[in-house]
Amino acid sequence: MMRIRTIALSLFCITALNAQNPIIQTSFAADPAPMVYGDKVFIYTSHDEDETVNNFFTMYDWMLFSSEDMVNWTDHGAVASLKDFGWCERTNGAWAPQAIERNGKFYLYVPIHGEGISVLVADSPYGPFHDPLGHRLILDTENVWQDIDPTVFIDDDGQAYLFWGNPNLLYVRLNEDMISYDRSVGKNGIFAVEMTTEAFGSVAGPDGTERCAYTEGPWFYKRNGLYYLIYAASGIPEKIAYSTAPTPDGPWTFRGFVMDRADHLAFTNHGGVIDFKGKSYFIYHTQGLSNEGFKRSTAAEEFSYNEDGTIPMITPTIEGNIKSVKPLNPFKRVEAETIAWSEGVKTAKSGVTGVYVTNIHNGDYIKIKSVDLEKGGKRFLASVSSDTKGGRIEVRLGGVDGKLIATLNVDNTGCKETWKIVSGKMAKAQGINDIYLVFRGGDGELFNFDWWTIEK
Ligand code: FUB
Repeated sequence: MMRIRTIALSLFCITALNAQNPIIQTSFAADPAPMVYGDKVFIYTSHDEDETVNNFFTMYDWMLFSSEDMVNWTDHGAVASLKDFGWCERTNGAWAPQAIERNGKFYLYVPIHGEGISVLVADSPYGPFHDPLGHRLILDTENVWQDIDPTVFIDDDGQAYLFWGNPNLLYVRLNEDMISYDRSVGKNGIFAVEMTTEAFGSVAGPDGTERCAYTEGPWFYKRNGLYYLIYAASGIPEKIAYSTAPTPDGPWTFRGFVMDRADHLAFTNHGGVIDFKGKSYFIYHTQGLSNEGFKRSTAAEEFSYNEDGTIPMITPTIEGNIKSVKPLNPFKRVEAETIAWSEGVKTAKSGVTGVYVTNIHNGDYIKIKSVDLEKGGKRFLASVSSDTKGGRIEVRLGGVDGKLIATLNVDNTGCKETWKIVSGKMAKAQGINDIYLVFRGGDGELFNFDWWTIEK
């Protein structure tokens, strides 16, 4: 497995201490679909495997990340996969998802490339998700290979819509059960949006003739009574554009581009928009950690709508522009996989602990932003396991070389699944700080890390 740190440093020289994008470094999480639920933001993503097969999208499952503060993201690992569809024989093609909550249930709409669009349901945003239908959701389409990139929205009157498609834009009116649609309207329930340049912009085709700029990756939502559709545009390499309409049925008007090309963007881009705690965010993907178009990573930018509701151009930054909306409380259990930035480490899932941090080597680290140490703590505790020689965790403030406030020694615990709590006395430290957990030891993998906390 090629280590993310090596890739990032050699290809882009990302100044990691200042980098905030991509917001996920432990795996290649693409096609982000944010969902605000309760006091958290959940981002469901597709997942580009570390090993790309046949130089094409290599995607087997869908992942979930969550945050209360928009800067520290908790990795929940894969929450659904192609294997959840018993009828589906494909082993690749878990493309861009989107989830939504209705009446306490969570619906995850997913394309399986070549098999059209399907839906999974769960009682919690974290899953487990199951297939309620036993077959694909969208039936009677003309070209199932073009049925990708579902986006779902429930209007104020309760009517839910599912849009999707490349290069055409299609939609259905979902029934209240969210797993079927009204087949008495449209063509067996399916509406095809008229793809005009007035509606979706124009781009010169390969033969120089003008064609509609809409490409794929729609994101449908409503703001102040106006319907928005943000989408990947202009063919490959993709930009992001948007259109608006007075009703979900149109007519759509092209409003312009919101994200241009940049060196660290992939040949695809795919975005979602949310409002959270009074701020607006655009979540998208880049190839900033890999320099490879089939190994994409989720990134995020804060933006403000113009007063007239139009969206400004959003710059895809490496340093990021998002500030924490809530200090992190270190006096409760904090999952080790809650990360603002990391170098070198990966995550894994076990039946015993759930997701934990692994692949820890000498010099790797995890940064956690805006941690409120209040008046300070007595001991720093961590749950760890090691089937090698172990190592130590240095707890530092403000940087990998910042003030050392605790050291925790990790010994061999017998085996990978034998977890022990280790601790270190804390030096004086108070107030809101960025904490760096720097891993030290000899050669090879040192230990695994499940959670940490501070004792007052
Ligand atoms: O991730 C596979 C495909 O790439 C998505 O379905 C498109 O939106 C593009 O991001």
